[in-house]
Amino acid sequence: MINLKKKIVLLVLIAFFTISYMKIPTGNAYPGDGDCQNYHKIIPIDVPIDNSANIILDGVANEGFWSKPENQIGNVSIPLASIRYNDSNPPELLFNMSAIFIMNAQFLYILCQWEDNTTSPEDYVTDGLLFCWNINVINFSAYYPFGMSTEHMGGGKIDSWKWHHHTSISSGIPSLCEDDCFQDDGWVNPNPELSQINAAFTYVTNVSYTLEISRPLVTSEEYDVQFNKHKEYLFNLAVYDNNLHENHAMSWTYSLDLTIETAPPAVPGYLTLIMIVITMIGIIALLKKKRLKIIK
Ligand SMILES: [Ca+2]
Ligand SMILES: [Ca+2]
Ligand SMILES: [Ca+2]
Repeated sequence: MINLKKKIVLLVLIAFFTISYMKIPTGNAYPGDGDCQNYHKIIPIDVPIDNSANIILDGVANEGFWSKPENQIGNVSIPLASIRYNDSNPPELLFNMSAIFIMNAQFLYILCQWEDNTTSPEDYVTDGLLFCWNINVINFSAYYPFGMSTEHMGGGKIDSWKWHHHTSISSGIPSLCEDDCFQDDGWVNPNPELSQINAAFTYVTNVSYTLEISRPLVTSEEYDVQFNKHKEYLFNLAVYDNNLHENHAMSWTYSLDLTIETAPPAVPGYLTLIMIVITMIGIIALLKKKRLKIIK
């Protein structure tokens, strides 16, 4: 017969592991390693989920969630280089952008900060930032030798978000970004999309931009990337300096890594209570049995 002590230890262990197991996150993460022209590793960015994050869209990064230590896994320095198609020289590194990506239950928030030494208002209205998000391109890359089209990548759609320092938009005031899409044969045109990408900026003249972006994780547009799957979301971005067209700085391909499962909901309090009560009843029953045996 298993002695009483062993039974008690066994019961407690069963209860403990049952409760513990239900709280263990079952996540995994893996480094992305895509083709990116076969010589550059795709860099994954883990995105913290902070359901207390609530943005004040004003181009000022003073909300607490931007600087929380546990959210810094979403913080990344993105090198941007000059693009040199039809040029055998390697791209020249121009500057690093500081970016941080954070999600709550409904929105993806992005904070971008980069140097720009423009002083003239005529010039800074042609400063801008463009995100290209893979929707379903087969060989997504940062290589756009034929303009904005995807045929050379095997076809598919790319979601495009463009912000620029427009004269009608004031510093600190939220406005909608241009929300587009391009595919095998170029831009979707006419574009039926209603933008849900909000952004607000501040610019310290001759120094740097700070741009806050907010987008719902999910939209109803087929021309938008949807952040509702546990997968890697490939993107690249471009920064325009005094020129909204060909001359811009470009990043390599990155991926927002949403492959980490969120922790399952914690065991409800009443279930924990039931487990404790069952364990206690078991212990009491065993003690009674033992006592009866002693009396006998
Ligand atoms: Ca803000
Ligand atoms: Ca779009
Ligand atoms: Ca500029």
